[in-house]
Amino acid sequence: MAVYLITGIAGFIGSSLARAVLAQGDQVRGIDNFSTGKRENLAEILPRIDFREADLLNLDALQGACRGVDYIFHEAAIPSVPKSVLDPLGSNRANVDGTVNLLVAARDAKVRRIVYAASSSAYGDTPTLPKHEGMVPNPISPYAVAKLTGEYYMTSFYRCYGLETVSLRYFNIFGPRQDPTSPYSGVLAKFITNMLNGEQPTIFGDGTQSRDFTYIDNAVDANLLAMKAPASQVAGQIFNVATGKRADLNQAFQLLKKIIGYPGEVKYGPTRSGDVKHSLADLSRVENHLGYIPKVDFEEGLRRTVEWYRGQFKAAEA
Ligand code: UD2
Repeated sequence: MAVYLITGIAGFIGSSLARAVLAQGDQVRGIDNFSTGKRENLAEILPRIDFREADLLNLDALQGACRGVDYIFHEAAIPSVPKSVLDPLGSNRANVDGTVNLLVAARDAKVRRIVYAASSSAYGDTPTLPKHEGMVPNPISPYAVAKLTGEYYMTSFYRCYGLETVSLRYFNIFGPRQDPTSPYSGVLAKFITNMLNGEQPTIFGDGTQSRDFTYIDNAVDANLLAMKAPASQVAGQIFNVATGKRADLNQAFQLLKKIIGYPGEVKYGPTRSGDVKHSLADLSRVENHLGYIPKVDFEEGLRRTVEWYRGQFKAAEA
């Protein structure tokens, strides 16, 4: 039985990975400082994991957390473009300093591999679509710069110390347990909960901006594959994790209107500073090196997500 450490385990992606690792019969240790994660996300699995409330800026806590660990999924982050525009120092501390601390602790504890939650925001507004990993990054927001810096540190720790690292550039992951309540929440979590509550969602800009929206199960698959792939195929490298298809926000709203049966319309507000216009992934590299193929498409992912939030609302009413 291998021991996995998941940082940001109380977050949307970390808590999904925890369930997947437990399901494959391995041992899970997790850390979170609850800055964006929630204890509820761990609910029924809490008794089965070794949970430690800790901040990535606390190197002593990380050294303790890495002791005896084989593999790390590094999901902890402050994941928001607009939040980073308001607070670039906070973004840098959590996303860069925190990542370097974890790498140092992982190196010293002789962890076998670390898979890092990188971001599609690294591509910024490069005009070419789809975006492939060989392109020169062009980050716009402080968040994008911080996430890209994390990738460089991953590769550096592989080159300098032989710590096996893999960076997965997530393209707008969505699904159950994504927090809809913060002004910085992902657009689909906000839209779905607005519409289920009979409230009107807001599109920032004209809604023609597009994203390669990726259902959580696809991201979980990619992480498990990245952890298992031979080092010669993945160590020190970067891969897109996406579906290879995109939808603009007007289309996403129309699809949700149909799935939810929402009678209202969307309203439009000012474009958000730091926003990328279009995002779409080329998947050939991740297919070739990891054998990753997205299994759940956008519409099916939306259906499952709506179903989950509906269940949450019913449980809250009961
Ligand atoms: C970026 C990354 C994504 C991930 C994420 C973490 C890109 C292309 N994607 O997502 O991979 O790292 O950051 O936070 O860089 N919007 C509205 N109404 C709302 C909320 C958002 O119209 O109520 C718009 C927003 O202006 C943007 C789009 O929806 O154009 C997506 O926004 P988001 O915050 O869900 O994700 P994004 O693309 O910043």
